[in-house]
Formats: sequence, structure tokens, C-alpha cells
Amino acid sequence: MNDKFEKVKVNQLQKRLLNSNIHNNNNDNKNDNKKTTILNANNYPHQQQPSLSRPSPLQMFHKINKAKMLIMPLAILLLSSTIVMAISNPSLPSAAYAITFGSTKNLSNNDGDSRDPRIEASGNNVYVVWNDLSGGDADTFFKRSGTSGDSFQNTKDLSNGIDGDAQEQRIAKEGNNVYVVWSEGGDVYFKRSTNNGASFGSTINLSNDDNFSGSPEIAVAGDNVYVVWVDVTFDGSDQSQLFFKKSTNDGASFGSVKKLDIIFESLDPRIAAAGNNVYIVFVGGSEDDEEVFFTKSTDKGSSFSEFISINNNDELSSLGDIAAKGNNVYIVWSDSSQSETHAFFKRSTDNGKSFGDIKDFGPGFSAQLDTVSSNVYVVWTNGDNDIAFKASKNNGASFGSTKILSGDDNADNLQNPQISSLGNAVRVVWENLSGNEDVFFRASGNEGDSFGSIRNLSNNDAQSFGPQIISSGNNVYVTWSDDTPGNFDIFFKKGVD
Ligand SMILES: [Ca+2]
Ligand SMILES: [Ca+2]
Ligand SMILES: [Ca+2]
Ligand SMILES: [Ca+2]
Repeated sequence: MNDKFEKVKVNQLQKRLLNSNIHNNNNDNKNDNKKTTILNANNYPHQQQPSLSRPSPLQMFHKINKAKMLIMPLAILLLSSTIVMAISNPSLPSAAYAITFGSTKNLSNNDGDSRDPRIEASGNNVYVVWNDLSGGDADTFFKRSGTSGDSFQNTKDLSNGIDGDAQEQRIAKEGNNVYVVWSEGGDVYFKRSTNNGASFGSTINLSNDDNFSGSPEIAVAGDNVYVVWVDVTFDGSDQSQLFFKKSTNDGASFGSVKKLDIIFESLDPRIAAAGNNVYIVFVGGSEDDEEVFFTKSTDKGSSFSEFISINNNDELSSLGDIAAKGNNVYIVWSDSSQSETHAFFKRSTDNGKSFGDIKDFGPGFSAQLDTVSSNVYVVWTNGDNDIAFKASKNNGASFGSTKILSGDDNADNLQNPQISSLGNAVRVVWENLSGNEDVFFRASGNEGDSFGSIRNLSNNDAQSFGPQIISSGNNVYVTWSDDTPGNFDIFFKKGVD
């Protein structure tokens, strides 16, 4: 098992160290991404089974649901007399919560492979950023809608003039500001817009060193913008260390680099900020003693605490997600401390000074979380490769029972769940790597108590993967990579409550 885990880590390092080769093997890159996902969960051998050519049971489920749609008006008439009974029975699906999706938009619409979109929204503005190979090497492309996703303005090449392959794009917003970070050619770059993405200022090279700098993550709290990344030295030690920079003026400029404590092979940081606090989690340690580590700053990133271990075991660990709200910090990860990989949750209610007990969500991985007021929502791929969901309504003190959002079907290979919540709404997307490789959606209008029907958003024969989702007002926006045009393009769909 450790051999496999080491391969994962080697793959992750290679992805960073060899990123200049991406454009030489575009077609392999998608497969590499999938392999990484699969290897992260290598306790599930059936994940690597070839795709089935017959319609998958999930697709059959959808055909049944489509048939149900046709009789919906009649059903509503029949149900109206029993609606009081229906809403008092929590096991019934939320029939009243139906999201209407518009047509699919192709945002990139070019001949080069366009992949790995990230999305943000602010009021009527929608921002999408991705990596695009339509030039000589991969660049960071950006597109903005000022009309709630009904129309998009021209695509901007944010990394025009930077050598190397752009990747690992991340996006954040605060008010009218839009912040984009990415890695390209061994450095981490930052760009901001102060007018909702209409134009961008000059590019800042945050790392600007001879080391290999990658895996940037960004968090914003008021005027402060925080970026953390991994810096790998080339002196033969392959030491990878977390570097951090902060801006106190809305991203206009950044202070000097702060090198966080050294733990051998620090990888995959995640960052969250709330008030004066900045929280960073990452996977670190030696190959045979790998853990999820946590550090916090209570002075807006001027200084950081010593690392503490979140899971305190010597097994492979994989993040996961972090979120902060008020004094609370929530972390989800997976590790192999059990007989197979399990998904775990841990929370702090005192700004990261101390953490409660680990909650074991059972076999699973790729956990993501979101929080609204005192609610905490977690999605993950469970041990049957289905999409599982849990909700807490008391700031993560306890969680309700696990819901299987995707239908409990072992024939499907469901991965990469993403979640976005707003008000009482909880929206989830995932990819099905079996069959036609499509992107699926499911939503709740009542804080995750019940969910509407499963929707296939891509519903095409080509590869559709890597969905991302964001909510704004009554709208929900989903974007993903899709091979329908014959090269990968960035597809987009808008849903309205
Ligand atoms: Ca480039
Ligand atoms: Ca560098
Ligand atoms: Ca598809
Ligand atoms: Ca393309």
C-alpha cells in the first residue's frame, strides 16, 4: 500500500516539476488527472474497471426521471390535495424545489484544449478562469458575464507573455474585486481586477524565485488577500515548503514572502480566512509518516502558529477542504488509518486554538464542505463510488444521517463532488467517469433535508469532467471541461431557482 501511496506523491511532484511537458501530451493530461484521482482512492479496485457500453443504471434512472417529468403536471394536481402530508414527511423528495437550467454555453470555443475551470460570482457577475492550450503553451484564460451568465464578454488571456504552461488556476472575489492566482513556468502569479473583471491590472510574480513554485491557494478577508503555495527546491533534497504572502490593500501589492515551518514534503495546501484569522491545512511529513497539518495566524498573516497534526496517524492523508466562519474552523480529509480510506471531519470553535474529536464519515475520499450560518454541509465519494452527503445544523457539533445523492449503484464510478450553499439551498455537482462521462447535479431547497431529482447537465457522448459550482442569489452556475467539440472546451450552464 505504501508503494502506491508513494507513487501518488511522486506523481504529484512530477506534475509540478514536469508541467512544461503538458502541451506535448495534452491527451494524456486528462488521463493523468483521472489517474491521480483514482490512485488517491486506490483502495477501490473497481474504480479502474473499463467503462460499460450498455446504459448504466444511473442513465436508466434518468430515463425514468424524464418520463416522470412528462406526467409532472398531472402529478402536481394529484399531489395538491395531499401536500400537507407531503411536506410533513421528511423522506419524500422536495418536489417543489426544481431548478430550471438554460442551454449549455461553450465559453472557450477554440481549437486548443481548455480545461480545469474555476468559477466565482458576485451579484450579477460571473467569473470563469481556466487553463487553455490554444496558444503556444498553456495560458490562464478568463471570461466574465455581467448579466448573470446570460451572455459573456470576450475571453482575456491573463498570462499573455509568460513562458511555461499555466495551471492550477484559483479565483476569489471581494466586492467589485476579482483575484486570480495560478502557477506557470515554475512561479506563482497573481492578477486582480477592481471592476468586476472588466479589466485587470499588471501581473505580479508572487514567488519569483528559482525554485519550483506551484499549488497556489487564495483566501480573502476584507482588504486582505492571502496566497499560499508550495515551493520545491532543486538542490537535490526536493524539499517542498509552504510559502505565504499577504496583501493588506486589496491585492494592489504584496508583502515579503513568509516561509512557513519546514515539514518534509508539504503538499496540497488549503487556506481559509475569517476576520483577523488565517488558517492553512496541508498534507505533510515523511513518506511513512504523513499527516494533515494545521497552522493559524491571528494577526492577519503576520505570524503563524506552530504546526499541529489534525489526524495524528502515520498513514497516507489527502485533503479535503477547509472553511472558516466566525470562530469556527471546519476541516475534511481522508486517510487510510482504517482498513480502507475513510473520510473524516474535525472542527474548532475557538479560532483554531483547539479541535474537537475526529468524526469518521466512513469509507470515502474527495470530501468537500461548505457552510452557511450554523449549517455545515459535506459531500464526498463513498466506498461504493457514490456521492454521499451529510448536514450539520449546529456548527458541526453533530451531523444527521448520510444521504446518498447519486443513487446507490455500484456500477457507476462517481467522482469529484463539489458543493455550493446559499440561504436554505444546497447544490451539488459530480462527474460520472463511467458510461458517457457526464456531469450531474442535485439540489436541496431545505438545508439538505431532502433533495430534488438528479439532473444530467452535460448529457453527451464525449468526456465531461471536472465540474465546479457557485451560487449567487437565485442562480446557480456550473462549469466543466467537455470534449464534445473534438478538443476540450469550457462548458457552462446557468440554473434558476
Ligand atoms: Ca503560458
Ligand atoms: Ca519559482
Ligand atoms: Ca459526456
Ligand atoms: Ca478548446
